[in-house]
Amino acid sequence: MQVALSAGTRKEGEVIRARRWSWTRALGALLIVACAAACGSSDDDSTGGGEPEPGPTAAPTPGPTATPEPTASPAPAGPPALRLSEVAADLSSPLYAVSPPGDPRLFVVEQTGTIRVFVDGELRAEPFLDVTPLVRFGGERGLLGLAFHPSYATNGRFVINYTADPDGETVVAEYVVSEDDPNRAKPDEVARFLTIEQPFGNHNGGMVEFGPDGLLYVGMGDGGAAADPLGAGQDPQSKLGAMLRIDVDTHPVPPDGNLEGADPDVWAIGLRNPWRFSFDRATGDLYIADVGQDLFEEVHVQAAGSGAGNYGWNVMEGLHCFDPPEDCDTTGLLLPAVEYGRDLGCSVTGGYVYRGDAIPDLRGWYLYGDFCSNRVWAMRWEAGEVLEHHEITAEIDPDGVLGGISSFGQDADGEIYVLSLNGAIHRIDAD
Ligand SMILES: [Ca+2]
Repeated sequence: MQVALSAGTRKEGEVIRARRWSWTRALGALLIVACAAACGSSDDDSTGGGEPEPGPTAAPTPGPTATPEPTASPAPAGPPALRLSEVAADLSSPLYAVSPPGDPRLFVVEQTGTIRVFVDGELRAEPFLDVTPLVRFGGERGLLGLAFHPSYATNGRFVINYTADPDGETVVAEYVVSEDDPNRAKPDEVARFLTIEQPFGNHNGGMVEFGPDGLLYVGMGDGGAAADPLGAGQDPQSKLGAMLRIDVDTHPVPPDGNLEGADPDVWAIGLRNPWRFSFDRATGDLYIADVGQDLFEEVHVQAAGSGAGNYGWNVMEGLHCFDPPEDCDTTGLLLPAVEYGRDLGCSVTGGYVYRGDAIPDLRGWYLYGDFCSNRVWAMRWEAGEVLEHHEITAEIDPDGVLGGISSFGQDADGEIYVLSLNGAIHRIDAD
């Protein structure tokens, strides 16, 4: 069922890595991480990644530079067979779907500035919220994120993230549901947490989500252009290129545990454009998919309660030095769990660890994809290790219905959806 993890043209240095994935596909990402630890940060895969060749009369003997055998891991089984079921087809640039805790409805963010709501499986014509007049839409700008308060059922509070018209600054603001209609929000914001100037039109981040600690996490891109010209990723005083964490009840007073010596809202630095991130509902582990520059897309996994720090950009892009391009100082940098090259896509879209009931064998698998290639992967991560990692595109989307994977979504039951910027939403079901 496994499809090849290589396609198209590859840059030198990626060839061997891709080949390694093909013969140890289930543990490929783990091996990349192992190499990162052993080989430092440079792209040094050429020393250890050839095809294993059995000797003529004896069992295969690893050469002096061979990758260690992963003998301790159980045989990989792969995720269960999956398929896509169309939920909607004609939304306006949908890029997020979420439900309040325990709520049977599904809310969908349209980039143009509206939040739509499915009630009993039917998409209501009237939006839950329409902030179109406030939003600058286009490219990476627009209404980008939505997070329901953990106590939404009783307080009706939710947070949105949008790029404002006309200047394109990032706004993170709180709204509240109306008293007389649960499918309509009050039109005006009730609190403004953040207004952050954006020097360029791209890399606005956009994701907002409440963590298991009840605090609001806000993913901020590095401000845009290319290669981080502002140095925002490594600047702890900048809210750009960072994961912010705020207490919506005390802001601007920060919660305990944000990054020491940094801007009070900054929890972690070193991000380029963390377009989508999510917390594992069962473990609290944080999965951050950070969009890469020219060569590597990456997913960081931050174990619950482990604090945070520096995710590397722009010293590193994925597991590789970026600035400087060689012999960069990787001291203290957090390395991604997995990365992939331009042969497999160009813009990673983070997803979710499945914790629903409908597909028991999928529990514990993190699903994510790529906006450009519409490829989808399934990964199991535990205690700092990638246990399995499979591309599942051919199995889950044999007809190629995905049209620009803009986001994944998760409902209150833990079922997972894939959103395509072309207007479609598909639920992931057992095949
Ligand atoms: Ca990184």
